[in-house]
Amino acid sequence: MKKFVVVFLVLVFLLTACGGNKPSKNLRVDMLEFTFTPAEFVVPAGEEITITVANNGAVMHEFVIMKFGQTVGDDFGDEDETNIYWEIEVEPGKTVTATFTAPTDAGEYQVVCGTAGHFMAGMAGTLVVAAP
Ligand SMILES: [Cu+2]
Repeated sequence: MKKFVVVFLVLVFLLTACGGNKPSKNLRVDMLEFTFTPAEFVVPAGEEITITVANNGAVMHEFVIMKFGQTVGDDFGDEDETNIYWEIEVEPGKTVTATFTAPTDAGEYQVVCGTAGHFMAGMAGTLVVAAP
């Protein structure tokens, strides 16, 4: 009986550990001053992704995915606009659902808030594109 309980707990642990890294075509993110929750997203390469973005904060927030290999410097600025892969801005108190096509290059993409000063305040995350 004791052995069974241990095996069961190990299984639960493994399932939980894997759960966070499974690619999903449906994402949800909550934005606040100055966080994304969750801050890491895993999507399958090249697929259409539906994302629900809720702004629970008091100011405008943006969910900006940078192009592969591109990162913003000290803060998001005009020079970063051309390096945007996809973005959506959401007014305070609003929730928006949108779709975008996941990049085809597998790897990690920087996610930032494009509102001035927010990246500096720590509003950043990671989009992981999983190979098909
Ligand atoms: Cu923000």
